[in-house]
Amino acid sequence: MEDSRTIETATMKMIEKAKKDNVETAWDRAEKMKPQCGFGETGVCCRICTMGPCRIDLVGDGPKRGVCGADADTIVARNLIRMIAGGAAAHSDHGRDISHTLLMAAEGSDYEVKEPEKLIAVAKVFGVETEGKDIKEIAKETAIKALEDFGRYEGLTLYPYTANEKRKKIWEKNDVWPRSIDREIVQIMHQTHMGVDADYVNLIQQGVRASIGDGWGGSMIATELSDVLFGLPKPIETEANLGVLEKNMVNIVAHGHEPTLSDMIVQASQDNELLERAKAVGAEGINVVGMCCTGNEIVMRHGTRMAGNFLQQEAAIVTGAVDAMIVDVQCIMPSVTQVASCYHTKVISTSPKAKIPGAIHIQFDEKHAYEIAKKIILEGVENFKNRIPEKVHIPEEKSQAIVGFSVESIIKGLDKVVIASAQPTGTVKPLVDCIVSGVLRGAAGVVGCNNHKVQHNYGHVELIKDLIKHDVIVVVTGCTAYACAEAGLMKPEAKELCGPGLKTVCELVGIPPVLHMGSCVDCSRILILLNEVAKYLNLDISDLPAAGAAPEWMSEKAVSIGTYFVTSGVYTVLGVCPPVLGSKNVTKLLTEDVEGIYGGKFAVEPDPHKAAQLMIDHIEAKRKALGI
Ligand code: NFS
Ligand code: SF4
Repeated sequence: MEDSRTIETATMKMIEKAKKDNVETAWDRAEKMKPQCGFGETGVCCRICTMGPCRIDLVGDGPKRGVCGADADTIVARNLIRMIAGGAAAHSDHGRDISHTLLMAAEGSDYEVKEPEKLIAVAKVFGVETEGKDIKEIAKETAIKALEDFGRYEGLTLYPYTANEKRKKIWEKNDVWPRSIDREIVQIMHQTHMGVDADYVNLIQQGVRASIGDGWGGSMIATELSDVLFGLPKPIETEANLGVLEKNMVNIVAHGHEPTLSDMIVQASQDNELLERAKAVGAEGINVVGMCCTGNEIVMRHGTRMAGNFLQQEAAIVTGAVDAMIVDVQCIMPSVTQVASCYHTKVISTSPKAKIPGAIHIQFDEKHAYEIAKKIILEGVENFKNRIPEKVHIPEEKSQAIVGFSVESIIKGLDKVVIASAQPTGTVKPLVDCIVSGVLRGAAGVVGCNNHKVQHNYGHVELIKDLIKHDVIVVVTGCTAYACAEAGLMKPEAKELCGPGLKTVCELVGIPPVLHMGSCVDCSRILILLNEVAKYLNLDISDLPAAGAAPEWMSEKAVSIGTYFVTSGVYTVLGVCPPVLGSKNVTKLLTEDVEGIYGGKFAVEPDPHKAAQLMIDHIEAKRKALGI
């Protein structure tokens, strides 16, 4: 079977079924959207005030400035950092919600502190005194400190202080240390308002500040406190792809991002009352499966099976076997209710921030989390009997995967090698030894979305196969993780696709060559890992033989992620070009000049094999510079 839209056969089958069922998918709409606007694509369309819209003519002798006089550099830079603002806002609002959930856990709610040890470590970052205090007190003070980091009115954001000394000096020298997570986002909106900043360098600098507030602030707080509340991910077996939907069970798809909801859904799905009700309607049980990043959150901690990534959300409903799709925020196509209207699926929205016409809205409230989770699941259970048998077709594809690689569990896993050699445990030393000796050539983080502009999952899978073949160990988050799990790159047998060094490491440690580190906010785990290795070697992140990629990215969140990786010192290759080509200056700044400032830079390469080669070349060049 071959299809230019996806490499993934279960999805192909569902695209075909959608056509037969008269259901429109993202690929159909993308087709109708062609040709896409060249002004928008190159970033030179400005709609910031109503003297416009203005656009810059890049090739002919049309306008070179907007009505206000803004040129292509200004317009491109403003548009780009507004994307960063959107992405950083999404991640950080998520982080704020988690911080608030911790506060509620301290004050008494259905949530509790599952990892006191980690809480104490986080408390220390915030300067919270922990000695002699009970865990609820520490939780409360830590939550308040975390919430302060979002909106402090003086001083600097605290969480980036966890970075290594060299990196912190670079941020200080270039004056990009975020003052508070929210403030930098607000300042982007101000600075890009009509008639404020016209200097593209100054604009990009503000984008950098906000992105660091995301990666080393909002996202990192989200990750750390999620571990505190929901548990530290540990290696666990699971299955991935649409084949995890069950014919004889109530299928509940948890789609969206924040674990506050999905973790409670997983817990509540085992409630006796609900299980009995499920039996009463003729189902064998309740099958909760994950989609997009909230799926990553629950699979990392509970092994909850992974139904699919961003471009599989419509396909999941097309199976006709989803009794409820529960959504909260981010990456939920508004089309899901349209697709659902052709089947029996109920789409249930839960966040006051995200209502979708055609969905049932049951507002989630952290105070009554368990009860509401039960109520939401019950909608799915009751809907089981409304399935339309002739419309049900669940593709059989599903792959085995091992997931759950937090930094803590990676270090613990590597200790297996250490114990044999009687060296101190609990450090990144074994990883460093493998890299220094050349057994591993380096490490790569591959992250991000799906985008119809790239054949679904092709970008992720092809790029990663090349990397592991070259003995580069790969860590993934977000929708990349689904692509890898579905392609079998997260099972131990994937070692056969590796070079001899990585293969040996996989055998010795008992890990797959591609490590699932979580959701997109968990890109902060990648920062933490890089930072630990840099600290151990007394180097900066930019000195390490490491590289990043986002082969199929589409969201504003990905722009923020890319920017904080680059300004943390990581060479980052994008498979889809951001809307910057309308300004030669901005393009040069991001792909060349920025390296001299932050040690990392962007590259754009749509061909995943060439992208892998760029990353490998970079890794080898860094090795050479280190003399290893
Ligand atoms: Ni990340 Fe996760 Fe997927 Fe992209 Fe969306 S789910 S937060 S933005 S599409 S990787
Ligand atoms: Fe046009 Fe300037 Fe207004 Fe943008 S801000 S729409 S370039 S007049």
